[in-house]
Amino acid sequence: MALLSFERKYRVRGGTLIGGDLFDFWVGPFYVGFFGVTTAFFALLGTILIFWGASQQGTFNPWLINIAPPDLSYGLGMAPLMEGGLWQIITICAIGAFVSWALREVEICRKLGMGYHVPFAFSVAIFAYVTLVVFRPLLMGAWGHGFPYGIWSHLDWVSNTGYAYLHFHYNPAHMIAVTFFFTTTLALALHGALVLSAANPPKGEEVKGPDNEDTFFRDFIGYSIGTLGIHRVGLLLALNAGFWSAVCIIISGPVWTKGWPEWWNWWLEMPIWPSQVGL
Ligand code: UQ2
Repeated sequence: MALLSFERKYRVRGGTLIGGDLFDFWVGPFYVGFFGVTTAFFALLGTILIFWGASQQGTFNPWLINIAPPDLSYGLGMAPLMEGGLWQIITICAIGAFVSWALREVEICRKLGMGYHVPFAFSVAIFAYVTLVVFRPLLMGAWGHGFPYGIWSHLDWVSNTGYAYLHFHYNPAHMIAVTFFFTTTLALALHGALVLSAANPPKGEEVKGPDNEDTFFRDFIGYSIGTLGIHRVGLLLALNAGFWSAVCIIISGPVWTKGWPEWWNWWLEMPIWPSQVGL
């Protein structure tokens, strides 16, 4: 079905989670819904607060704008606006906007009778963000453990947090996360290259299909995962990258407070070594 006639067919009432028919309409190509309204509200308020904070600090240099969380001494309480309170409100706006965006995806999935794979995938990204700015600060007893909102300042936060554990690359969950990030790029490069090689030939040559794609990989490595399968591993790899990122930071502090290199002492302390059993 052509795009325009398909859209006419699916643009019907229903599938909303909240609000009934009230916000069940489109603005141009965009579905609105209750969560379109809440997304716009939170995103706009959060953005305005960032620019207002910047105006109070006297810099609009996009690299240097910095909305910092409260000092650790405020613990889990509210802080004055210009001393981290702004960060706290902006964090609420960000979570409100991200969750609204995910629920708007859910409503569109319901209208179309599709699976919830896209909102589920986005939820893993939201989970990783909320782990950084809510779960870990809660477990460590201060909002000041959240990361600052600024291009330069968040890099400093990542660097400082890494050094606080001496060498973050020794964090085993970090190793797993990095491996998933790299494998995700490998899978997407293979997939993008394979599809283009078959489906986008030079002018005058015929388009090839899945048989050619399958055969390339069977000839090459004796195995083709298939056209549906590559998207399954792709999603699995990408979701694991986000998930293990959340794990690697939530265990840094709340579970492990020493340097990460020291974590590996469990290997040296195993009773299989003569020195460990008094020999
Ligand atoms: C494939 C296939 C595709 C693909 C790709 C493969 C026809 C169009 C890329 C090959 C992928 C394999 C063998 C698995 C790679 C696994 C990891 C963990 C990187 O077979 O089917 O469909 O795009």
